[in-house]
Amino acid sequence: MLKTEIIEKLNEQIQVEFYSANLYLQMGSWCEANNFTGAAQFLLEHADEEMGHMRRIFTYINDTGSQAIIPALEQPPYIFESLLNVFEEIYKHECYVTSTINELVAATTKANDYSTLNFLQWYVAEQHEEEHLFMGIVERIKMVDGSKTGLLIIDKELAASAANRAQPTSTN
Ligand code: OFO
Repeated sequence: MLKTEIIEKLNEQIQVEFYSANLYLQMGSWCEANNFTGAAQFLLEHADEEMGHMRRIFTYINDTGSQAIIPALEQPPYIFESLLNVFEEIYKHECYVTSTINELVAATTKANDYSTLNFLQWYVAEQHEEEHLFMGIVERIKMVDGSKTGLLIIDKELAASAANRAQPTSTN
């Protein structure tokens, strides 16, 4: 059985992962509306991954005999200045998610909850991967400096990356 403060923190993380899924869905919608179909595909696929992150915690809480709580969610922003702005916001958001995972890890250490600490290692590694992924996309978009041809190439790359990540062999 988990300690109350750990259940509360895990439920807060459910809210963070759910919001991430909605944010990326919304950003995917903006990309679609602005003809970045590859970026849209990439973000919709990423929204599904975030739902997977949420479900892992949901299952973990319930497996320990506690109850996962589905939260009310804030509406994500839906107006963006550019594709660069979308990915800068994602990078910022992922850094925030990393900070919430780190807080959770610190809480489990303080509570001597080694099972949850072990469970969270997957998220620690995932956040490292995601920050690296989105920082790389931001850097590539900056490199093309607003060139339409450059943005189209990046959009194509994002479509290919989405197709790759959606492979059944993917661990995400
Ligand atoms: Fe993209 O973050 Fe979940 O964990």
